[in-house]
Amino acid sequence: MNNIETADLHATFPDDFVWGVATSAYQIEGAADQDGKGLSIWDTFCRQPGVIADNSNGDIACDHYHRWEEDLDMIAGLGVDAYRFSVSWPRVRPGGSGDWNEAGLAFYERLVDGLLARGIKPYLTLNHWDLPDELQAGGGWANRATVDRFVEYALGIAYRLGDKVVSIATHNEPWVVAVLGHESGVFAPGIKNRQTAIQVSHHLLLSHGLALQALRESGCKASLGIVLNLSPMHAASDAPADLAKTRLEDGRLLRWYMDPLFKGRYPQDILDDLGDDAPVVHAGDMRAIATAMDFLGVNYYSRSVVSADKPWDVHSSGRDVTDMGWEVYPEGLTELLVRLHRDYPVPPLYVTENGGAFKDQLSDGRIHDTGRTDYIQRHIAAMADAMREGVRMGGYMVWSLMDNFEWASGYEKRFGIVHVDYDTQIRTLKDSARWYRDFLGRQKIKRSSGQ
Ligand code: IFM
Repeated sequence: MNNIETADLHATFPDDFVWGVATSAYQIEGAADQDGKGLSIWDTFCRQPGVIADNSNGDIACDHYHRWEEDLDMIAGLGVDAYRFSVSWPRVRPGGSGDWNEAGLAFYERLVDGLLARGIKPYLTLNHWDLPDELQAGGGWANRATVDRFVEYALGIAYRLGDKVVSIATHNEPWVVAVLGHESGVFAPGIKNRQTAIQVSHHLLLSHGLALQALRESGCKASLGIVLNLSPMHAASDAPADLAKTRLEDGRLLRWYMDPLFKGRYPQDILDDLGDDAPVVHAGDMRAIATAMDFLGVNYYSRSVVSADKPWDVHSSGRDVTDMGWEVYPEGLTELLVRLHRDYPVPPLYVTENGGAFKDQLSDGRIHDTGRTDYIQRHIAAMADAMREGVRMGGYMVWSLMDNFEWASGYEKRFGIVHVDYDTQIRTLKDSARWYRDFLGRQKIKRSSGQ
């Protein structure tokens, strides 16, 4: 038994705790222009020279669109309870409005039926960043009309899959769409304007709330929520300037999303800081955003150390870092989950993404990714610590099932617990996948023994 894997750890997780693996459409599917799929903003963005580290794109990625059955068998072989995936909006409704694409809908229906046939719970995300390019031409998320298009999209997916999937998350990491996509512009659609970014964040939140209301009114039985990327912000020192900057960054990342979702208002200190860049909010918007959720997804990778004199990012110094340069800081997950539980009236929390990019080496058909295995083990233990402090957790999903297109980093960064050879598309379980499979096996024995 591994040193972190004590009977106490296994006993912490209730029998209905959901263990899973996660991916997203653009990062794995490929088939970028097949069977009637429309262009997404990522298809277009990747065509710009210099924006992706290795000048790659998601045209082929893991070719999951064609290899989905093999991939589902692989997922089933891991013994997980759930698979978190996203739907590509332009695959099912190419222009974002107008005609639906039956071939795209049928693909996701096959995928979901294939999961159910293998006893795996489908956890669906509607927006993992690949907005139809045609909607971007009309202003994208900066245009309030996109909110209405998103609600239609949510209803269309629920009409087709809502009685089969266990869970629907509206958005994955709205902060990333707003800030990286519209303020720093390092992600699609590559806009660099703070005011636009703030308006985008408001429209994302509004579309989440209105979609939830519409889905509930339609009778959709799936569990409904949103997925946020969150991390604790720690001041680099006790200097008042560092502390003030830390509070500001925490407000931008965490309170800007958690306050409207759970308190129905934006944090006043951040509105004050934004000044004229504050979003245009219509009557009724905040009430819609605060529509009750069935779950909150939390994507956790690292903490941030904040200094007044440096631009904020997720890097810090002193401890081990992953291949992304992100500090390995499992105790930050405990701190974050406990804080969410303490400060907000949250529904059950799910760690919907957690994992690490590490440099892998394939030798004799094996990948001994001890760094990644250690990372996952320590974060599961950190989540268990939060549960012992009273946090209601519903599940944990490893990011990611397999190596894939890591956005602006292209294929240079590998997050998978399964290795993908992009020349042959051969998948190979890394040691982390083997450990996770064995860990879940022991968890199942515990379940069936009734301990
Ligand atoms: O690969 C991404 C994922 O799409 C969203 N969350 C963070 C992951 C690692 O950067």
